[in-house]
Amino acid sequence: MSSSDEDGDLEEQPFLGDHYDDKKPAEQRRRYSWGNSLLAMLVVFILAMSFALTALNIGFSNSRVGPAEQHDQDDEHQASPPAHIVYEEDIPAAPRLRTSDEYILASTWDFQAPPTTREHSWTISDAVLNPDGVFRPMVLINNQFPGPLVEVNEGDTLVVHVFNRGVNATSIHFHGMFQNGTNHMDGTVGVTQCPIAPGSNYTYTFSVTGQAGTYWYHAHHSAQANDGLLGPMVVHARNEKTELQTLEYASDRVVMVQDHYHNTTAELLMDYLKPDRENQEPIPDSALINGRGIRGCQDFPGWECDSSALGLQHFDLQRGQRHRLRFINVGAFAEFQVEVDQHPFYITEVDGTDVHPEPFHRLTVMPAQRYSIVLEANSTDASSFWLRARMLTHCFRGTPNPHLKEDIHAVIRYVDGEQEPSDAPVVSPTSKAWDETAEVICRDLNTSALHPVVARDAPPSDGYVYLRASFGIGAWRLARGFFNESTWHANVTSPTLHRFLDAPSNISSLEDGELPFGINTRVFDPAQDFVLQTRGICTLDITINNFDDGAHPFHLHGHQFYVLTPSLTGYPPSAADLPRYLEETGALRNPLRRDTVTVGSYQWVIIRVVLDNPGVWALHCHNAWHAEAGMAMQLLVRGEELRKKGVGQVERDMCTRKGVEAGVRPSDSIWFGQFDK
Ligand SMILES: *[C@@H]1O[C@H](CO)[C@@H](O)[C@H](O)[C@H]1NC(C)=O
Ligand SMILES: *[C@@H]1O[C@H](CO)[C@@H](O)[C@H](O)[C@H]1NC(C)=O
Ligand SMILES: *[C@@H]1O[C@H](CO)[C@@H](O)[C@H](O)[C@H]1NC(C)=O
Ligand SMILES: *[C@@H]1O[C@H](CO)[C@@H](O)[C@H](O)[C@H]1NC(C)=O
Ligand SMILES: *[C@@H]1O[C@H](CO)[C@@H](O)[C@H](O)[C@H]1NC(C)=O
Ligand SMILES: *[C@@H]1O[C@H](CO)[C@@H](O)[C@H](O)[C@H]1NC(C)=O
Ligand SMILES: *[C@@H]1O[C@H](CO)[C@@H](O)[C@H](O)[C@H]1NC(C)=O
Ligand SMILES: *[C@@H]1O[C@H](CO)[C@@H](O)[C@H](O)[C@H]1NC(C)=O
Ligand SMILES: *[C@@H]1O[C@H](CO)[C@@H](O)[C@H](O)[C@H]1NC(C)=O
Ligand SMILES: [Cu+2]
Repeated sequence: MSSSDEDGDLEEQPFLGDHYDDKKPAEQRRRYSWGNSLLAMLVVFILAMSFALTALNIGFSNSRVGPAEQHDQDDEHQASPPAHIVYEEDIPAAPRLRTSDEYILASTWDFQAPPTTREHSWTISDAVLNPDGVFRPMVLINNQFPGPLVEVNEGDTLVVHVFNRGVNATSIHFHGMFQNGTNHMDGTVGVTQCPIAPGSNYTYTFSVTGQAGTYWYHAHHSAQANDGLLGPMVVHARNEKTELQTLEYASDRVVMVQDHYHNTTAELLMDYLKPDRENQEPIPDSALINGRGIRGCQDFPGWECDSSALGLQHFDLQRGQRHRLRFINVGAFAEFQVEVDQHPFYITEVDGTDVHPEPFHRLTVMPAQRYSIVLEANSTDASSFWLRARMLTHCFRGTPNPHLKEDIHAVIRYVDGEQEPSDAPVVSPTSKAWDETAEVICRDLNTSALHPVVARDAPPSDGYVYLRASFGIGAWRLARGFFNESTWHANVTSPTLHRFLDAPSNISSLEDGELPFGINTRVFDPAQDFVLQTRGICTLDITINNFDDGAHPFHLHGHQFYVLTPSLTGYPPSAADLPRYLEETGALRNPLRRDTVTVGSYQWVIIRVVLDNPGVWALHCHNAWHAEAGMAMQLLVRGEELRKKGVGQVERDMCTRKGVEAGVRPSDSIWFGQFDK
């Protein structure tokens, strides 16, 4: 093992040549590159082609340098297919908060560009930063927090080179991406890959097909994302503005909301997972919008703190126009309620599904969920208004945190015409909040009025699966999350995907006489790897029953599912009653499709999912603490296809690199023997 370590790392040098164009130091730039030894011959050929094309295309210019930059691309993509764009950003010498303007989508985006390979380079490093004033150790992409906006068209290929310069291993999961045919690019440590060891590189390459909308990416190794490894991703459909979004809007931006802790994830996990904690989740300190908050340093004696460079965030919107805001809850734990004073808005997208606009006053958004809203800057009362984002603290059960500040405000400012937006000082609005009482139940927004624009009735189901999600206290008084009798432990050096491929096919496959779905106990130990395997294209109804007093936002990788019921109390219908139940409730007619659904306290939901995407896919609670406590299982879809494809040597080699186990969740065994019983 160890003899090949250094070689293994050095083999993976995908980058040749000098990419830097120092003429535009402050911008993200794109250039052509070539020669990625990691990629298959075909891709190398495409890269070579695009290099050859640079001569013709020198003036190809920036695609994403900020909203102000305008250029005409029409004759450019007539000239030749722009196969390849390299985005580069300067890595600042000192860690810093990313400029919020980077989360405004450029109005010059070319929705009709031919399929393009978009290549990014991310250096992961450890740094100390103060998103809300209080300094804390973080893990950053290109020395900034949050991560850069990734923007692609449907049909594009995304290439992300990850250089891990941190002390711990890492991985990147692109949340909601189908990864159809590229399960090994799903970034889920213990499920689809071994983590990227400290000091090594890995390149994620996948094409984005069959989906569009608002997504995000985050580390999927332990709960490391909470230390700062996250950012937004937007996939544009060619007909986004003409058909999918039925309201016109003048501007488009991402607004990430999240809870924020001053302690590191490792500290909080150690405390949360120890005996007798009974699933008392750590309570956050602050809320952030686009990675920024502002706290008074006088409230944090003993902490290094500097809020002087932080100010109220503002979103400048052209008066009289409509504007799209893409909300993403990128937090670990807290549900957010979001509203804008005196502005009702329309919800137009849910987790990548465009929906017919419906008016709302307020959003509630659970971790990992996304909602696009369109609001109209049409008030005549004033020119600035509060945007209020508040964590639903009644969902918090742990030891109260005296530092908690549950809400954060930003300012929506109207601007006129061509007025240069960010010059004017930000003044506090005098607007009043909506007078409805706050949401007091931890649950999903009531989406019953939301219907997908691309209407699709749920196809017939091949079976019904009952899952029981719970917390239980086991040996050594450790509280752990369960699916049925299984509490998940990532095996970082032996992901499920590899273990499946390594098992003899006569024991790893579902046999012909069997149902096309079932728990695979022949290859996987259901005590920690609860793997529901399906054969062929299998459509399942899954009821997730929550036997816990907390709410759990469940996320399925690699698919969107039809939400057939909201979260309900009582008992779900039996398998025999289900068809009639669904018929009577009209649940099968164009139901909402999403990738993260919440099951409330002692409630249940039914989802229907077409399992047609070959891979091993995590189904887990997206509450970072719950997932680390084991509330995760896996779906193994079309294993026969997966087996044909196998997994590459590069991915295998990652499992034996030096440091691959750095940063794993503490093993339960460290607490064994601490108690008599
Ligand atoms: C990762 O890639 C960069 C850029 O090519 C290279 O300088 C570095 O040596 C690589 N590191 C390792 C450990 O492979
Ligand atoms: C959080 O950090 C503070 C200051 O370093 C420390 O006193 C406290 O014990 C930490 N909390 C946990 C849960 O580790
Ligand atoms: C502003 O537009 C919203 C719809 O976006 C509408 O409901 C509201 O009545 C309008 N308000 C005014 C003052 O025109
Ligand atoms: C959701 O709203 C609909 C009306 O739009 C209502 O009939 C239904 O009871 C609501 N569901 C919940 C769980 O409140
Ligand atoms: C999960 O456990 C329940 C009993 O609690 C059982 O009815 C169900 O079949 C189990 N699910 C699977 C997929 O094994
Ligand atoms: C991970 O899997 C490998 C191979 O199956 C096994 O040897 C190892 O003991 C496992 N590690 C843990 C921590 O379960
Ligand atoms: C699987 O096949 C191998 C030989 O290829 C055989 O030794 C083994 O008994 C088979 N296992 C099962 C469960 O059929
Ligand atoms: C994945 O690709 C297969 C084969 O092209 C297709 O049948 C399936 O619908 C796709 N699934 C998803 C989720 O994209
Ligand atoms: C690396 O992981 C270990 C173990 O989880 C943790 O104690 C440490 O704080 C992490 N270091 C960084 C820089 O994230
Ligand atoms: Cu949960």
